[in-house]
Amino acid sequence: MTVSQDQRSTDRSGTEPDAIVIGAGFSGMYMLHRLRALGLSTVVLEAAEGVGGTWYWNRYPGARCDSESYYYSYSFSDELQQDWVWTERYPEQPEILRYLNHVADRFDLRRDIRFGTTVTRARFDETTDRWRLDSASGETWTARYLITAVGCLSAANIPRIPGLDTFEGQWFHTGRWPHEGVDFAGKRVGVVGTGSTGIQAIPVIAEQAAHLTVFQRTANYSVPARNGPLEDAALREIKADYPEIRRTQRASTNGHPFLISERSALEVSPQRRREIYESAWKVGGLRFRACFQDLLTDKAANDTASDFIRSKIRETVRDPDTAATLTPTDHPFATKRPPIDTHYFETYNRDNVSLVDVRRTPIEEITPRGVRTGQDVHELDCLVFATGFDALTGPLLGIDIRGTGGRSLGEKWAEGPKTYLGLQVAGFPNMFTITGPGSPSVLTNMPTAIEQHVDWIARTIDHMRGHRLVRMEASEQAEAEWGEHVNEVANRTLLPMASSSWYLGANVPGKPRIFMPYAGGFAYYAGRCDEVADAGYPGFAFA
Ligand code: FAD
Ligand code: N01
Repeated sequence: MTVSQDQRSTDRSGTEPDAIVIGAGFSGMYMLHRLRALGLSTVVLEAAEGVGGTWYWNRYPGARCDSESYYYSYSFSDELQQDWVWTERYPEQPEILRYLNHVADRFDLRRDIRFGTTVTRARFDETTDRWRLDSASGETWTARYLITAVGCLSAANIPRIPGLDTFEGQWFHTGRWPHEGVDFAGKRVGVVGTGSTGIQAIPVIAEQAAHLTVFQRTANYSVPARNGPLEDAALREIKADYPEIRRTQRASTNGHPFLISERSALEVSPQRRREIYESAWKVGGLRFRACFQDLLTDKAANDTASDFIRSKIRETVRDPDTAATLTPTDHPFATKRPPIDTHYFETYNRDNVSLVDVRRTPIEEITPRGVRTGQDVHELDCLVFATGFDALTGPLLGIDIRGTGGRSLGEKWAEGPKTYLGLQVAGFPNMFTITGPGSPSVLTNMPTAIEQHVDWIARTIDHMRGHRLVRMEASEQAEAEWGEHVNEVANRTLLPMASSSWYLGANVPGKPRIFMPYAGGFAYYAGRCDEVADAGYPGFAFA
């Protein structure tokens, strides 16, 4: 990008830029960078007071990524990946946020980002083929292109439990954590939720609190993270190897720099299988999923991994009743997003930790003094909701988006999200959704998926400008065919078997049950997007 191109985009930005991006996390920041390079004036509207998205909001104790640092990062700038020094295998939230702030400074992004700006409405004007956006504070913008970079996991899911407003202690959602932190010393703390977030936060809160009560609805599988410092020599090796690492990520199923083994879990002897699992358990992290090719497609194969983890839970947790409660039985391993942990199961051996099975005895209400399950009131000073997000569709439906004919996205998606390639929605011209439903998004290492989407959108907008096209819209037919394909691919896997999964929308009462991400694999999907662009965009109509 030349300085003059960059300067030109600034001069033309304002309330009528060429493009508006909503969100300034990994997605929105890179989208801004790419659009500027194309010479488009671009404004990013961001509700938070800083960049970072997920890493701005999720400041709970123990928050860190579980993709490994060296590849949970942008690949678009070799100078950036060579210069930045990661300190740990899985860096903590402050380090990731520092990285994203560094990116914002390094590429001079802030001057086109309007912080503290929540977009409430977006309307497509069919007479001008432009989007008009309104913010909560009453400001208005119009732009030819609208790119949503609102995140898949950014709308906090706070359960509607009767009595929450009467609680006399403090309560928090992990995805809206106070910036000044929370002092749990000497406090009786409750945590609701044992997903990836709960599993990270529980061991850290247990060390700080006088007593911790965990309210568990669904027992979860977890594999040790085996975090540790990234030594200089290892980092040097990674940096020298980046071209290959990035190539492998793009050629993989999940955007990670390792490939899933080609062998079946059922083709090796039980002893050999155990050795393979033991060795993956020692290495730790998400690679455990890659031990065998059929863990997500063959129930009998999956049973071997599920049983292995169950045996580890029984070995680790001293009290047999607690171990039994912590042992997942209602879904196969990795059909819900698999967490990784640091001393999660060990935490239940502490004297100051108790576990309440709220599937057996549901939470009835929150009282001024604590949480009531059945006849028991668990007295608490602080209550932490690690209850996840209204995933994928929540952040988009949080905005009143209206396309052609004034039709709202909410109406269009009443029975579940419909998209073409997870990139566009029929009836919503010139709107692009980064990591939207129907794309691999949350089933991948997300920066890989984000870069692929941003590059495709940038290429497409460049195509439109090069051909003097002002309007692009997915066809209903292409959208319907893609929807069928997304469904069919999910049904070839075990993923839909986890009936309480947020992949299916099952964690939010009343949300349509439909498997939302694309399970056909990142590399296949990216190839398909490229084919569509190379072939002149079949399935899209231009004007
Ligand atoms: P986000 O980072 O969610 O950013 C979206 C932004 O849009 C937010 O800043 C939000 O404020 C803004 N926004 C939304 N709606 C509006 C509106 N109406 N008006 C204005 N602004 C709006 N993924 C991995 O691949 N590996 C990991 O290890 C990993 N760890 C994670 C850990 C946690 C705790 C969580 C919650 C998620 C994790 N993820 C991980 C997923 C993570 O969300 C993505 O990796 C990535 O950060 C998403 O970036 P994004 O820019 O697309 O969205
Ligand atoms: O949310 P979740 P999360 N009463 O939805 C329970 C990413 N992430 O924030 O399973 C009682 O997974 C709910 O129970 P159930 C990652 O993609 C990544 O933990 O619905 N319990 C579940 O136990 C992840 O998957 C990282 O029965 C209630 C928990 O709350 C995604 O974000 C770290 C309840 C929610 O689990 C979301 O993870 C953190 C209720 N009313 C997050 N409502 C890393 O990569 C919900 N629950 C490290």
